[in-house]
Amino acid sequence: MAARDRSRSRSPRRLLGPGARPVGLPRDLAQVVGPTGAGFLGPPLAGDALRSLALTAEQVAQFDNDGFIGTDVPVLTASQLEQLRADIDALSDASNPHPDAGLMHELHYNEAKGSGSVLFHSLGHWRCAVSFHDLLFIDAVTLPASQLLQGRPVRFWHDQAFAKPGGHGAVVQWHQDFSYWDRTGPMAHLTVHIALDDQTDENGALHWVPGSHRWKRQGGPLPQASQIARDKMKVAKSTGGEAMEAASFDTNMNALYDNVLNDQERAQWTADPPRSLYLKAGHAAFHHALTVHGSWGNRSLKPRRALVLNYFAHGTRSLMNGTLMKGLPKVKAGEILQGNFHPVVFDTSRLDMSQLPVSSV
Ligand SMILES: O=C(O)CCC(=O)C(=O)O
Repeated sequence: MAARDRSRSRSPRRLLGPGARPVGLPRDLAQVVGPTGAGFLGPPLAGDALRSLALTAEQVAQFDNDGFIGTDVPVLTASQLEQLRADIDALSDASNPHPDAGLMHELHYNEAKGSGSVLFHSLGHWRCAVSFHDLLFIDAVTLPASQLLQGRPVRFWHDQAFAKPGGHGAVVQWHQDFSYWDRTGPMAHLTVHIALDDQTDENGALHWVPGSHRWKRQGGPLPQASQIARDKMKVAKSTGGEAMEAASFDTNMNALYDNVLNDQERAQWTADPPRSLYLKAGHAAFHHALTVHGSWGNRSLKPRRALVLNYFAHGTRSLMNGTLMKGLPKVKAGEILQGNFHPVVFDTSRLDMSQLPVSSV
């Protein structure tokens, strides 16, 4: 396929620094439904320009077969990449907490405590910086997302930021995203992983297990490996067994393989082992909500940073009463997830989706 620029704007103007808001924008950017218009994105595309961002039939077939695909061209311009890197560096600086950190759903300066390594991980930063907010709406991401969600309108679920510092960046253990999301349904969820640094074996490139999007338990996701490990630890403690640090489980790369997979799944893993796309900075990968993925530690001398967008098809509901994440309004079981916290990021009336290839998994 011919290389083409998948992003809306080549040179957005420089935005304000972390914590500052362009005049006229609210402190909580979740109140802004749609792009802020503050310069991170160019004007929305239409017609052939928009259609040129669509995945090809080959790419969709590869997604259906493997459970993941990467973009062949960047989804970010050089200046968007630069802005996002500056904003994630500010966000992950524990010595200078972000002034709006209270708006986030989760903020872990080190999710790998006790392991001797560091993993920065946050959710909800889209509420705090124009770049993180407007990233949700990048056409080069959201049109393919709609194709991979059977051509349906796409809503935002939540965001994530990961930063592994050079030299001591921690692993992200093998997992299926939907193991953490089964309080919502029916499953029509998708993850977009956007690399902010070139990913290599040395710095902990993201890997996926081909075909693992077919691995289910009772029609749902695999259990969370870390939860199983925590339960095992409780039993070990209560029976006087060896006590272990909780974090040692969360940084145990192989917990899913060792504690959750069955013989058939392990045989498939061995026959077709985890693969990386070795994403270049500014490129994105899309994976199915059940595709097992994970990454080893960062042994390089430079940081390895990534932003993740989690979406679902319009019509996805809450399966519980209460708050799905800290800082979200209460919902009732059965209620469709919508409103300003789950904005439409791709409206299918923008294009004739019946002319585009769409996923069937
Ligand atoms: O950055 C990583 O290694 C983890 C990313 C991840 O879990 C995801 O993209 O869903």
